[in-house]
Amino acid sequence: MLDMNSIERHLNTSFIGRYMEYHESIASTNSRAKDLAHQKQEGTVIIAEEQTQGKGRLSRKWLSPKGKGLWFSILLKPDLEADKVYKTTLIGAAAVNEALKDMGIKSYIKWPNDIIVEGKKVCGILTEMSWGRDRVNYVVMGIGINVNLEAEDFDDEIREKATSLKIVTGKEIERNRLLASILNQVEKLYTPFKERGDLKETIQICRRESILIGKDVRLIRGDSEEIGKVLDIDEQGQLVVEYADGKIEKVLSGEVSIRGREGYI
Ligand code: BT5
Repeated sequence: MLDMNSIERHLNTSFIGRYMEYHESIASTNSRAKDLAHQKQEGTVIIAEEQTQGKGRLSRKWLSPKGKGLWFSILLKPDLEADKVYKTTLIGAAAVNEALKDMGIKSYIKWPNDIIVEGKKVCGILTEMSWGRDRVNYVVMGIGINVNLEAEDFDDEIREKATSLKIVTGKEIERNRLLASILNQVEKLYTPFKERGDLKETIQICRRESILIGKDVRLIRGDSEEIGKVLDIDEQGQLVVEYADGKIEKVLSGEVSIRGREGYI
């Protein structure tokens, strides 16, 4: 089981994770964080052993079986224009990637919100927000990581495209330590962003660890689908895509899949 004391021992943050709310079972940590957003301080973390209605983007489901993953949400209160919020997802992705690297696990960032290990998805991030006028009231960064799931924990729909840290390393992973390490990384990357809009280190990581740069991709937005090549991730965190007709576009958010690849990525 997750142990709040053990997590705290490994934390070196000043505000991320300094207040944590633990649930054995909950519908969704993101929904709970949104309910608490106005009462709680920035950096509050909601964590659950199990989610019964874990959410992905676009109302998709996120499988969150009991005791086997890290399913948590971080409440953030940046002073941001609503259209910049997509950048906080990149902070989450970079933080998870760095924490895995510290454990000796090689992972890749699939812009904007997935972490890939051995060609399969091990982590997804869902950022939700509330805004008034043109400023953000709060942002909830929800992170789901398949830590100790076995192959049989995945249902047929995602077995081919998902994996867990235990499957790739062959070892049971200590969740308390990993969570603290991610929270430490989030604070490190989020602080310069909050204070002066500085995303330099986050973007550096997203670029260096990107699985998309240089690849031919299918870009899906709503009902439309376009094929292009990913040239870069720019200093704003946007994906730079070149289409067959030579047109270059900077994309803020969306769904990308690598062309000609089997399965998920
Ligand atoms: C995501 O959406 O990847 C965002 C997932 C965010 C989950 C966290 S857990 C804590 C917090 N509370 C919540 O309720 N949510 C957040 P998206 O890119 O739309 O991917 C969703 C798709 O991934 C699904 O349609 C499935 O195909 C697949 N999927 C579902 N569960 C998975 C899992 N455990 N591992 C890998 N893939 C999964």
